[in-house]
Parts: sequence; structure tokens; C-alpha cells
Amino acid sequence: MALLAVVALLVSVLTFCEADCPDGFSKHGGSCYKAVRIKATWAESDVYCHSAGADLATIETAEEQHYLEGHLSAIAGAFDPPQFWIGGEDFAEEGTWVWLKSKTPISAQSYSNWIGGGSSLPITFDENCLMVTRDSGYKWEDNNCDDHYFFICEKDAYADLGIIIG
Ligand SMILES: [Ca+2]
Ligand SMILES: [Ca+2]
Repeated sequence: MALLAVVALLVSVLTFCEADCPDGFSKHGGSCYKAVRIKATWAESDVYCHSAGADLATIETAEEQHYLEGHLSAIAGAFDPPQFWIGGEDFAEEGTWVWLKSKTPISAQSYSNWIGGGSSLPITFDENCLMVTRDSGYKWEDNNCDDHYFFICEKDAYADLGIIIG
């Protein structure tokens, strides 16, 4: 009887764990990700993510980048072409790249994965929004914020339940 109770508890815990991302989102680490099959400007993409309780994705570690490369590679066939906005910008100050959600600078000290390698930040006055494409192996590049691309939303797993996983 006690064993049954434990099994029942385990099943409910597992069910709970699998339900911590909304439909259509993929879970990795503490986040849920969704590549959205709508082509939109960067600003429109941000609004759309907000409507889903999310933000444009921020890639703050090599591990997160590696996950997204694998995830996007796996689903790229559904996106023509596989080009996605993510949540970095330098439109507030040219050459000063920040993650929109956290306002964290993308600097020589923080993780980055710029196309061409190195930590030098791209400076192009009419390209102020961050994107990744399959053609560049999902490395980061700046582009014109008014162009229309697919985009990646990210939200905290469990956020709707108010539970913080340490
Ligand atoms: Ca992130
Ligand atoms: Ca720029």
C-alpha cells in the first residue's frame, strides 16, 4: 500500500514536471523555447512573445547556445528559410549590445557567439537587432530590425506556477 502511494506520488510529480512548459514550447534547463512560424519585424516578434508570456530568447551561456543549435537544426525544415530573431539589440546605443529582457550587456566579458568569431561587437548603423540563421551555423549577426523573420521566444519554466527551481 505504501509502495502504491509512492508510485502514485512519483507519477504525479513526473506529470507535473512534463507540464511545466506551455504547448508548443520545448523545455531545456530552466527555460521553455518556441520557434514561431510567423515572419515579423523584431519589435513585432517581441510583442508576440509577450502575448505568450515569454520574451525573445536570450542566449547567455555556451550550453544554451549548444542546445538551441541542436533544437533549431532539428526543426529547420519547417522554416523557410530558417532565420530567427533573438532578443539582443543595439538600437539604444550603436555598438552597445544588450539582451532586451535582462538589460544585460553583451560584452567581451559575457558569453557571445558572433559570426566570424571573436568578441568584437558588430557596428552597423542600420542593423540593430540580433538574429541567428542556419546558413551561419546559428552564430549571431545583426540585421535590420524592420526585416521580417521567424523568431524564438523563451520563458521561464514553472513561471506560471510561481515556483523557482534553484
Ligand atoms: Ca536564455
Ligand atoms: Ca547596430
